[in-house]
Amino acid sequence: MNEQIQPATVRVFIALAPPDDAKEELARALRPAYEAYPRLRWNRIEDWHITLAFLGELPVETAPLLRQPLAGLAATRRPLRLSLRGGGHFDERVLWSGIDGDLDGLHRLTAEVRSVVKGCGVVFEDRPLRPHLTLARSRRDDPSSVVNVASGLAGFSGREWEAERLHLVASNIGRGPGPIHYRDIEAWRFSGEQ
Ligand code: 2AM
Repeated sequence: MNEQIQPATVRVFIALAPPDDAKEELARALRPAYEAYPRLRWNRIEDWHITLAFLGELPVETAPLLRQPLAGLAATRRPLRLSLRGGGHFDERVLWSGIDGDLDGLHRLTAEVRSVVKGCGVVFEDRPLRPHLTLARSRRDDPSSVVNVASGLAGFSGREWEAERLHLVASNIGRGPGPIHYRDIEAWRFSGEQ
């Protein structure tokens, strides 16, 4: 018998992602920190993203319902101009890069995305957006590494880039001991004028 048991839920979020060259610029600036703080749980560069809406665990049959409305939204919006700038931390545990550029546009897009999701009948925790890109998490016995790296990032100012796609992403967090991985369920190019 080869049958695999499929999970009944999928952990989902909606995000933007910087292009590779903007990520590489920040990764270069972080190189000394990667070496100095190997015990931090660094996110993989290919997973870096800016979360617009975290939907949590959804029944597997619900995620597909989001596709058409999110595709429709992306088709009416133009790409946002953003940059990675500075750094900070949440509660001395989560290290992040700050986001600069069209933050009004980012807040507007976030509100629209969340409104589309609610329109699909999906209930989620509608927390205020704090624009950031998470880079690493510390271990429980380590209160200082994240704070140190964050202060070292204060002078970082990356180049401007365009967020070209809206990503509907599945996460494997909480599904076993392996590393965190994110996988696009689908991504839609921003191809509108607004
Ligand atoms: P973060 O970037 O600040 O860690 C997948 O977990 C993504 O959803 C992460 O980018 C995470 O934010 C974001 N997220 C937002 N709210 C969350 C929550 N309550 N639990 C887990 N992840 C959350």
